[in-house]
Amino acid sequence: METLKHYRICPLCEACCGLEIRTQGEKVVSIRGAEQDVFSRGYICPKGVSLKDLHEDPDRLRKPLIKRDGEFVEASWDEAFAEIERRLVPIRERHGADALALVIGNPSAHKIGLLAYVPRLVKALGTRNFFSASTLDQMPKQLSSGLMFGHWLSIPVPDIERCDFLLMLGANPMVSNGSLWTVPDYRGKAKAMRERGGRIVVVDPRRTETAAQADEHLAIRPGGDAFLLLGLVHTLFDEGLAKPGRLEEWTKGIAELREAVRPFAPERTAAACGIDAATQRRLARELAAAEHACVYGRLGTCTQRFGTLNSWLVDVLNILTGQLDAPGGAMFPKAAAFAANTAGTSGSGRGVKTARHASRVSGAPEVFGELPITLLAEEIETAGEGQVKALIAIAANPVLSAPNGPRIGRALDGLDFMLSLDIYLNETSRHADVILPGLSPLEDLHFDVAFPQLSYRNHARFSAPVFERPAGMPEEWQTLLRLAALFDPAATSSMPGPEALIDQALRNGPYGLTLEQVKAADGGVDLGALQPRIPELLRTPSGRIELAPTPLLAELPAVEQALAEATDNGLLLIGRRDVRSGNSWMHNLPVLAKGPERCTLLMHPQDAERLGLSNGATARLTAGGTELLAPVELTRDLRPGVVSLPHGWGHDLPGARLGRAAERPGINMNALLDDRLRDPLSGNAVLSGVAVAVEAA
Ligand SMILES: Nc1nc2c(c(=O)[nH]1)N[C@H]1C(S)=C(S)[C@@H](COP(=O)(O)OP(=O)(O)OC[C@H]3O[C@@H](n4cnc5c(=O)[nH]c(N)nc54)[C@H](O)[C@@H]3O)O[C@H]1N2
Ligand SMILES: Nc1nc2c(c(=O)[nH]1)N[C@H]1C(S)=C(S)[C@@H](COP(=O)(O)OP(=O)(O)OC[C@H]3O[C@@H](n4cnc5c(=O)[nH]c(N)nc54)[C@H](O)[C@@H]3O)O[C@H]1N2
Ligand code: SF4
Ligand SMILES: [Mo]
Repeated sequence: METLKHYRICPLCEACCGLEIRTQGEKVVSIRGAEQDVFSRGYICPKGVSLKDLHEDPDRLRKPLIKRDGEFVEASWDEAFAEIERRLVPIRERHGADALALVIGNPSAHKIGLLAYVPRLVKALGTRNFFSASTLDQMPKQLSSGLMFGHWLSIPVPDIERCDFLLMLGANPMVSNGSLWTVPDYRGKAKAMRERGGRIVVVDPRRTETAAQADEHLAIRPGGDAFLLLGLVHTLFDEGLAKPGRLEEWTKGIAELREAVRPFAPERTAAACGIDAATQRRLARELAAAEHACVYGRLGTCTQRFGTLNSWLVDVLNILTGQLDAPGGAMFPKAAAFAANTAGTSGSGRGVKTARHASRVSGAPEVFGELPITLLAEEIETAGEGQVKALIAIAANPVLSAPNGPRIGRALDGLDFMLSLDIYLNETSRHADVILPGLSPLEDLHFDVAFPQLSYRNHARFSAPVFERPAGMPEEWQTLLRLAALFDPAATSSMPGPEALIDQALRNGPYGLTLEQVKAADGGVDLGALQPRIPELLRTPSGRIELAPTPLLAELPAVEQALAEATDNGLLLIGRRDVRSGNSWMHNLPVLAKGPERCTLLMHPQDAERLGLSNGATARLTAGGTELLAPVELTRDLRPGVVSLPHGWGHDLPGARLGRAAERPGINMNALLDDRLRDPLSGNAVLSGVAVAVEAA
């Protein structure tokens, strides 16, 4: 049989690698990195290979399911929509728009068919109860960027190919393949950087794969980043090293900033962050002295009480050292399509606003149109005007992904109706009344909407479906528009399909490309290294970079208090990721599921000895009234006093249909996390540094 070669962009993580997929008839023969890809240049990780398993997974849903008398039965698309119309539409009519909540999960960011069309559904529904994985992840960075630069997605990324000093906090790109930084083959780029004499310093409670490959690892106390970052900013001012250079005329608030950080000398913050004052001062000096330097903070810095503050301080350091918007520093990508910071008037704008409404029960402010996902359960459980009675979950698995997931699961059972758009019957979708499946990634076209706005280099790439769509199976954008039309018949008008949408966005974009040109270029169009974009990129009302936004300065008394309260008593739980895993939903794929047990409790031998635990022993973890058992894996890579579990496990819940994953289910670390803990500014959940009790079981 003839072997065909296809080019396909991987939708499984933010690296967005180009793949070469060989097929014979309906079969995938091989998957490897596409050498001709102008952006990823042949790089691939094991998850890319797993697209074959995903395509072939017998558990992947191919037909809508309707729950009848507690059992899911296959149904036609028309039957499923009839059920939705019969049960969901009246709930909104009876109880109002806010009674219907939306939860959007991570894969939505990787599918143009979801990302570009969900806003239509949101508009048709008119609900204020909008939740997403963003408040488990990057909302702090979006908010700090919005406050400083005027748009939620104006996020600078390391210009790694020209950088010679990289200070990285709370990120493990060797495993995660990068986040809010689209950088396929981080390993290769970091190696090249060090070969040309560059230095990489990693701040992380664990000596991660990324730290092990770096020049220096600083084992910070979980949750201590605000103290460290304030110590560094303080030092820059204190030692006369704050020199924004070219940016000086584009910044506002440097005097207020200087005043605000005055109390946070490294000598005061050292104990609370676990990094001594001399090291902090040396780090600040190295940063200031480097010709091309960049500070990058990611997940570990966001999922903390001071997530927004950390995100702000990272960019404050980049600005004060003159490295923001400079080659080799922290630069702003310029996407070929869909970027708000390439549209409208350049140089100034309306900036961002929060708290245009608040959550009903706890009064948490809306941020970027969203409410904290940790408040979903209480909005369902609490009776009264505006109570959530129905839910649409789109590519989301909060039962495993959000703190106190088991409570969310119970709350979902109390809904009058739940709809899941999901490719699996899993821990969350099992609570639904109707499940509508999406396509296999190999049946879908691909163009990244979000990640070119975060890429280490500018590019435009498109990939066509590898296989034809099964007969009768809609694309997800069609499903979304059909849903939206149930609530607002005008919702679908003037909304083109993805190809027309991409073409339009490219033509209106800063390079004036067309989809035809992008399709014609084998491996995509390279648009070059990142270029300086200030002041053109700014969308703040002042037309300046806001160095000292009021809501951030208002957080500093809380930092003072936390500084006084930081203690080293007890164990703190942090998370971790594994190369052969992707959040909660890839454990059913044989190529990823094989190998050693991954859901283990990492622990320092010193802590284990004190507790009478040895390698392979079973530990009982207790937090917030929940008890879980996990096998212990000893490692000196952890800071003593810190234990680590991966998230996304716990595949032993009844009613899910994940045969392979259930064989080795692991435990749900989010069952141990407290859903009351969040960064009040961004609404982001605290996922790290949570107190946990451990004993031998
Ligand atoms: N403790 C702890 N918790 C965490 C994290 C952590 O570090 N520690 N990380 C957090 C982060 S960064 C994130 S982003 C969240 C993720 O949180 P979620 O987005 O809720 O979780 P995922 O595991 O990504 O689940 C995605 C869901 O989408 C479905 N899906 C996959 N592909 C498709 C598709 O093409 N179409 C449709 N319709 N559905 C699809 C999957 O079956 C699954 O149900 O988890 C967060 N949770
Ligand atoms: N293989 C794989 N790749 C993935 C995913 C996956 O699940 N598996 N998920 C994808 C998603 S949705 C995302 S958002 C990205 C995330 O990608 P990254 O941002 O790289 O996140 P992590 O790999 O979780 O690394 C976060 C690091 O923060 C550290 N940390 C924990 N607490 C603290 C703290 O208080 N301070 C500091 N400084 N560090 C701390 C942890 O030890 C960990 O090493 O990964 C993506 N890529
Ligand atoms: S690094 Fe990410 S995008 Fe690249 S192959 Fe792996 S999962 Fe896919
Ligand atoms: Mo994420």
